[in-house]
Amino acid sequence: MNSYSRRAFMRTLGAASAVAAGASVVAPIARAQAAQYKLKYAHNLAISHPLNIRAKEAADAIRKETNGRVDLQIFPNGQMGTDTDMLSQVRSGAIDFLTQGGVVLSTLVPVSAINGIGFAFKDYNQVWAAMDGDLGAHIRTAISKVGLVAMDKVWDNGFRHITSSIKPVQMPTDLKGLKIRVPVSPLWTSMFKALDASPTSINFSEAYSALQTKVVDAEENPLALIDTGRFYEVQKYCSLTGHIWDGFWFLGNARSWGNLPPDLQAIVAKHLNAAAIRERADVAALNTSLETQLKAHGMVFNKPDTQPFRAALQKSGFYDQWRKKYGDESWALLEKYTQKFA
Ligand code: X2X
Repeated sequence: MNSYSRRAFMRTLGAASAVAAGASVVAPIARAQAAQYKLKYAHNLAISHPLNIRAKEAADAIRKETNGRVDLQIFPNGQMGTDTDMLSQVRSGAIDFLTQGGVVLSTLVPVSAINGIGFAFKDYNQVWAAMDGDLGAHIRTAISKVGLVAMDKVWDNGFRHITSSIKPVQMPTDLKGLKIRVPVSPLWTSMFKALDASPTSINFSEAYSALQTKVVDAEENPLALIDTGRFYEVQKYCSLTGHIWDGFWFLGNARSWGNLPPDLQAIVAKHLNAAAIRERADVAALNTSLETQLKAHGMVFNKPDTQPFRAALQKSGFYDQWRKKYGDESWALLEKYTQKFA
């Protein structure tokens, strides 16, 4: 199946299951008990990704605890549109919830990409201390100013690695001129330009076909996405650069959220935040198991020393440029959890 028909097929599948989920709410005998609050939640990931699996569990728990009053309907796999479309939809209220990384959200809330500064976090201990701590709170406040509400717990996307169909990336010089797909995000584009690559912004739903048709030769994503997005079908090499960590904010439209009575808000938030914590553990487990699985699909792995990449970014003025853009207050909150950049 070519990528267009594959995606169309997957979308139809997703749409069919969403219809089925909607239909099951209006059960034959209990028609009168149709949900009082139907909330549409969209995301861009495959149905097999832990984020979708844990969100489904949360939706079930929410239905149960609210006696069916709140029905969180999930629209996975980018079936509601591209990342940038969905961001507009959650702002307008066409959808009620969206999970999106700081990466694309930063087109609207610039500071939300600050965790994506190259080689900022050493490990997950630093990541969750920052995102569950003052840095996360700072970003949530910025998000609240654009008509969105962010749940407390960020879901994991992961540390990002570079895949390519032409050669492994071992040194910064291997990036020179590399045609690499990046999400629609000024920070990502800036970073890969600083490393002399040739980045193109492409929404996630178009990334697979862009690689397949060789519009680009490379992309970068966490292992769980390389697997569930089936990038191993169109990429040969995986270089474990871990150059960026990014997660998914669970974003709500502020008006829809405000329409929910406080007791229902509390139930929804409780289950979504608990699901985020479980999803973090799932992704952590995948990080250790997926290398073997992706090798079995034919991918070839290498693990570069990241120091030369960081030095190249430093030398290009990348860190100075973004420190100025974000401002001292935000930068100090980042450096509270990471090593210093200067
Ligand atoms: O678009 C991507 O690469 C993804 C799925 O990782 C994000 O949402 C940033």
